[in-house]
Amino acid sequence: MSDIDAMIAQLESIRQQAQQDFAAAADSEVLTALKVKYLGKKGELTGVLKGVGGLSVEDRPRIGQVVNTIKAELEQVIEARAAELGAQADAARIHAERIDVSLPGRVMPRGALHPVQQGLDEMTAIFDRMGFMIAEGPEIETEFHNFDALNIPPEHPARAMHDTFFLRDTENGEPMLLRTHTSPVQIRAMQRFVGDGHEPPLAVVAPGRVYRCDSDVTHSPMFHQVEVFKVDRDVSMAHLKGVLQYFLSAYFEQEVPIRLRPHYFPFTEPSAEVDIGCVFCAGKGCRICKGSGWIEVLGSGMIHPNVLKSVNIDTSIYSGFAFGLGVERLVMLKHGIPDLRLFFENDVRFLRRMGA
Ligand code: 2NM
Repeated sequence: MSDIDAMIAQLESIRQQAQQDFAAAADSEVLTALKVKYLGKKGELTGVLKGVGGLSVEDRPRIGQVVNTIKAELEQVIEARAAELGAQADAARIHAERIDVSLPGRVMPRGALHPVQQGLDEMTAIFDRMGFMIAEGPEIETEFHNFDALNIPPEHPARAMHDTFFLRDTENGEPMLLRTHTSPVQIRAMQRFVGDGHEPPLAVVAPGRVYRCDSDVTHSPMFHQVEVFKVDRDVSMAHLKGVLQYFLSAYFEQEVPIRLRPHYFPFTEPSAEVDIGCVFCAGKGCRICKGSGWIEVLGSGMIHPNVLKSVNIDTSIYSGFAFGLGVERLVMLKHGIPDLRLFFENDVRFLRRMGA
């Protein structure tokens, strides 16, 4: 056999081997390596051309032609195999990433406001609808805003250490405390209103957290209050009673009878405690109302002239009513919650059952 026939035979065997190898390449990395092995600069086909020097001048172009033909053919084979492997890889990835759209969805538990916050919002909304401005203020207060301005004298028992959380080491040495009611918010609202040069009417609802050094089965050291006042010309107990009647029936979502009993608060004169007809026995008398048919729900009265004077409201022209209530207590009455501690234990079974 001539040299050229031997070379052509060799090229043919390389071609066949390459075809087999390309077809067997399991992935594109292997295929790339095989391409280098057969078609690369130092590859097998090029290697055969090294022997071309021993051929006659006429035979040399023939070998070149055969090599080029094989090269072109193998390049096509590689391209086809690459496309095949690419399609396989895509199919495998799509299979791996498949989702069963018929499976039930993962249900995200819906969050809810704490029942006390719900109550606070409901109560505030009722006064908002009646035209009261919503006011908030700091939980850390001065003795002036929490006590003096409210006509609570220095020797009043509410000032004693056992009721009030006092703060040590305040910035400017002024005694500070955790507010024991939201009345200081009312004082600040009146101060700002007067300071801005306005004249009454002024009607404000102040919802928020308050603190008292008091903790037992029915008392938490942190609880929530809503306090309300209105100042204008000729404001009377009749306005107080009307607003209370409307508010309590709106909050309990039923016509509830109310009654006012004389009481004493330093910041109101006259003062009254307010009862509602027992919502559990409809006034017949039960364990909850201790047989009386009435349940105490809040404290109220006509704002003491000393309070109005402390914020520079002219008491010869203006008067006002005010009242304050404990949010936890009203929420318990509305929903028949038996124990105050349920609000603070944060047992999700309770919170979920109360969820809004
Ligand atoms: C109560 C009872 C009676 C009250 C008074 C005021 C203010 F600041 F206007 F004078 N705010 N809230 C008040 C009156 C609060 O809570 C049992």
